[in-house]
Amino acid sequence: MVKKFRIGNPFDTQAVVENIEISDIRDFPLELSVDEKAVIKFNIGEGDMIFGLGEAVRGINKRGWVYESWCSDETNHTEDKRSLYGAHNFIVVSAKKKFGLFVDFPARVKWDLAYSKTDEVKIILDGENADFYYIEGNSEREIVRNFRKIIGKSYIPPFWAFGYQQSCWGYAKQEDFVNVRENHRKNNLPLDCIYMDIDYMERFKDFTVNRDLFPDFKAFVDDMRANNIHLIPIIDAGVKKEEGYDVYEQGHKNGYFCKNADGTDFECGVWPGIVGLPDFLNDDARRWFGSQYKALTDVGIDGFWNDMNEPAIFYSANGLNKALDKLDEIRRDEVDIWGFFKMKDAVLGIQNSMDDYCSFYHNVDGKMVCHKDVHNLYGAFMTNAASGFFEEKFGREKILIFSRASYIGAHRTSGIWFGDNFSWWSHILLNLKMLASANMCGFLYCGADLGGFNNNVTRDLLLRWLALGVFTPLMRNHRALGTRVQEAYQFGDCKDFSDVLCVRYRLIPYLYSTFRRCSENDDMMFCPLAFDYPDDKIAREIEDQLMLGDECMIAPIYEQNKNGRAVYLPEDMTFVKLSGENIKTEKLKKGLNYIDVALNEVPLFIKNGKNIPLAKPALNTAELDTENLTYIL
Ligand code: MIG
Repeated sequence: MVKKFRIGNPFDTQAVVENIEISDIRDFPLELSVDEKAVIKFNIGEGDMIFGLGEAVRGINKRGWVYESWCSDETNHTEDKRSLYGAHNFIVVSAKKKFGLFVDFPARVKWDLAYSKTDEVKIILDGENADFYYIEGNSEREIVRNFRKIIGKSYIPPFWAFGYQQSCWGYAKQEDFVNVRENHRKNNLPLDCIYMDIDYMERFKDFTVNRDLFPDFKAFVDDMRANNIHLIPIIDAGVKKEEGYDVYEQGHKNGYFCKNADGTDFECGVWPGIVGLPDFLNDDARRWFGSQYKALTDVGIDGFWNDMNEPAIFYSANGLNKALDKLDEIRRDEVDIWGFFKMKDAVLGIQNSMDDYCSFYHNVDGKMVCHKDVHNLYGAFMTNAASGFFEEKFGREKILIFSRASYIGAHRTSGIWFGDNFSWWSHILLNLKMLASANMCGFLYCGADLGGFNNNVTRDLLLRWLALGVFTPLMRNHRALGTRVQEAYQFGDCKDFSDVLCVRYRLIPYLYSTFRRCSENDDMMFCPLAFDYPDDKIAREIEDQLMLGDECMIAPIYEQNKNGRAVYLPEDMTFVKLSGENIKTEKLKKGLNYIDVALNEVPLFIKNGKNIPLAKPALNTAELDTENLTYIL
């Protein structure tokens, strides 16, 4: 069912766990040419569809655009983009002959999915050492399962990680966190986690806690835990260069940072100022970095999010100097309109530049490996550093961990979040689409910043987004520094918010068991309608509804000022509106239907013959009664 092919001498990405014999490359079923860059080509017919690629912009059907696997600190998730934070090199081709293809290759991969030529797929690797996996199956869903089987079971977080979570870049003082907790409680808004963004640290130094802000951090963590709140601190990839900072000094002394060609530490500027980038591809360095999390687990922290691990680089000394030289050069002439654009390019090009990614090295078993050749593994291996340590010390399912950058393989040990979206209605829909694609690639514990990270939220947008978030394993409201306040209690009367969040907790037993089952069976929790109704012309093209588990379908409202929407039912179903403890049901027929949904209602569709359990409402998962369940129907 899965055939493995190899060209050259590929880097061990650790993406695949099953031992598969390598087939003769001459039997590779697609056109392949190898000449510095490996290129795969195949034709697709009218109406054929392509799924996969995990975290990416645009549709569930990815045909018609060009994508690039290159983990990027990309804050604008707009349709012109080719790369986001993850590199998920798996596609499912839905044609007369259905197949899946996994390109196991840690450098840049360009996916021209019938973009340059409308009937041709062209996959271009930035190199000639790779493994290809050709996956067969009778259906798209089976192809996904066959693929997922070889990459290993998806990460399962602790149960409480299915609770509602509040985050904000800007919470700093102890009081900020207590306020969030109390305001939720006071307003009957359930909550399980509060996130600590970079401001909790001392000068943005990983594994430190600012003592002025948290005089007794352990007591603070304990107090939060006594109130059933988990504090989840952020860890950034870069380690601040500072004399006397033990993490930096150990890293530097032991050669655990990435190196310039001359063997000195590669240094660049991120939030802490100048940092060393831990060499996560080096086994010793990785283990060392993982063990640093102990500083926080020792005081009772049991969840983390790893950020800036593409790695994001604001600037390097080299990049900065080059740009400054360029500016000097421009200054020497009289600056005209072209000079102005040159100036702009010189400055904007400093951040996350290819020059930088080409200029530093990893030490892999004593061999110097240029970063650009393994770029897409950096975030995944950072997160493996942490999860390796957690598993060894605490066992599985004890610590929550998710990452911004990822590669397939990291799905076994962590979740992901979808990064810096905007408070835009279109990003609710993008959130929905990414769920399906991420699931295909093994990432089950995932979610977007609910309410939107950048830009200013509105009350209705947040409510509608939360009504989708009710179903996503990671249900976190997060926003950027300086944007409009976005906690569920910030919009006057909290009743509507409490109605929506209550539904999440009532559904947790169902969502959790579905999640576990999908992890165990290598299945998708969220699935495009095209997978389950391949012969239904309309269902195949639906981009704004998803199947959930084996029982349900979801169809959120994602446009402003809409009191309802059109929904396509691929079979007869019961339409359910959940709101607080209220349940309204209506039997609907296969075909197009129009549904009304108020801002405090969560729409859900249940297939005939299926049913969904509900728990009694609770204000956190610790108080959730998972034994005494009732049924919706
Ligand atoms: O350059 O830590 O995606 O969630 O709030 C921004 C601050 C760095 C990016 C993350 C975002 C987080 C923010 N970080």
